[in-house]
Amino acid sequence: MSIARAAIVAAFTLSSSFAWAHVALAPPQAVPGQVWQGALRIGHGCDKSPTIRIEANLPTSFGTPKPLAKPGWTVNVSGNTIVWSGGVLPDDHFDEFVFRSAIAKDAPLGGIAIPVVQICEKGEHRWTEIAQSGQDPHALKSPAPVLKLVQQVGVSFQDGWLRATPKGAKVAGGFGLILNAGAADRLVSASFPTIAGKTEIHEMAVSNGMMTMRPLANGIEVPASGKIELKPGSFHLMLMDLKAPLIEGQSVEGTLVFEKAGPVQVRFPVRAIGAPGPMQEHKH
Ligand SMILES: [Cu+2]
Repeated sequence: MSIARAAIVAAFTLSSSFAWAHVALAPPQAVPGQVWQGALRIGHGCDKSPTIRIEANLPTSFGTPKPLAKPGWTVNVSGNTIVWSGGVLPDDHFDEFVFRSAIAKDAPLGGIAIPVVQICEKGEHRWTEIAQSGQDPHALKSPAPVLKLVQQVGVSFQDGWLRATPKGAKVAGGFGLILNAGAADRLVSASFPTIAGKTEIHEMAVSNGMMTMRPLANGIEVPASGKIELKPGSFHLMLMDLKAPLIEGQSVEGTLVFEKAGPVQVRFPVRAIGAPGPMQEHKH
């Protein structure tokens, strides 16, 4: 009996460490017709050898990807393939490779695999196995990371980003687009616990001819079937009591809480200190 129990414990430990070790996408969900922005998380090298190249092959239901510049790595996009090279990721560290891509409106709901090839100084991992219907993806030896396409029912958040901060700064701005496919809702709070002691919801507005910033105690109303843009000079998230400077190329996990939709997990890349909003980028 003790032998059987030991076997169960061993099997459980093995499978849970495997789940952590595999290549994964964060966040693991996307909505057809919207932009997915997130990270490819690489958990380990190849049998102790450091990772030096990552290739992600996005399916055709993804639009041309736009990767976040990553210090120490060269990033190339060719068609729907992204290649990160020139860097070194030691086996005992994990790292995240951030990109965004628009998902086709007619992409079928369900899991969609993104094959990844990881090249190390010695050896490689081909994360390209795709579970057949009825097959348990956990049974695969080298599963491709899977993005789950789900239907949007309420609010979602897109194009989020944080502004990089100079050394010693205690606050940082957070921006992005709130989309609402359902009834009216309200953004009531936000938190980025890994980097900020607290996060407030702010508005910049002209009052008596002066640009002022004020916290919005009741949050921001998001109209039914509408959208709200958080951008410099307007609504924004104010991350306060920063634990460390925000450095371009990082990405930070957080939670936005809506009155009706509840918590929405987000992942914001950090952009250059003087970065304009994503909307301004499109003006030429
Ligand atoms: Cu503010």
